[in-house]
Amino acid sequence: MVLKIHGARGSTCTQRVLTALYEKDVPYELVTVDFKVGEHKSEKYMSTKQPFGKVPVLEDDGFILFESRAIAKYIAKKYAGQGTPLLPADNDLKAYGLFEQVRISDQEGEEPAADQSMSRRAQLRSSTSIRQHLKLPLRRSSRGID
Ligand SMILES: N[C@@H](CCC(=O)N[C@@H](CS)C(=O)NCC(=O)O)C(=O)O
Repeated sequence: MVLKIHGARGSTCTQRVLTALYEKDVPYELVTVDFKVGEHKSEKYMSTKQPFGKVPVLEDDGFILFESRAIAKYIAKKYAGQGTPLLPADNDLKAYGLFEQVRISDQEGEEPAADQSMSRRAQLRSSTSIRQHLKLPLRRSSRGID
């Protein structure tokens, strides 16, 4: 059964999860949660998907998981054998330390620093292809479209 992501295209937390799915070549269905009508705050949504009324939520064959970073890690582990490696190898202590450094900087709101050190170290796909996948406008930089 295809993974479902309950989320919204404009939500950066949803984009984090969709980016992980893209990097791991995992097919998925995006189930749009309608913020305009307050669907994320409905009793049904909060009792069955996300108790705090937020997106995204992963639904994997009946298993429900929220918190975008937890979902991204779940995807990275479940699909470890395909796509871009997103987690450090268990026996690589330095890679583990650097991974935690970026993860915690991101969590503490140091996103620009975290982004910079991620792009230096990770072999992620180009930001253009990720932005196209997320249906985001392409950015112009001094190097051209980025
Ligand atoms: N820590 C959560 C944050 C989730 C979150 O704040 N989601 C936003 C969209 S990016 C949301 O649902 N906002 C609606 C609201 O707070 O009412 C995660 O990473 O999943």
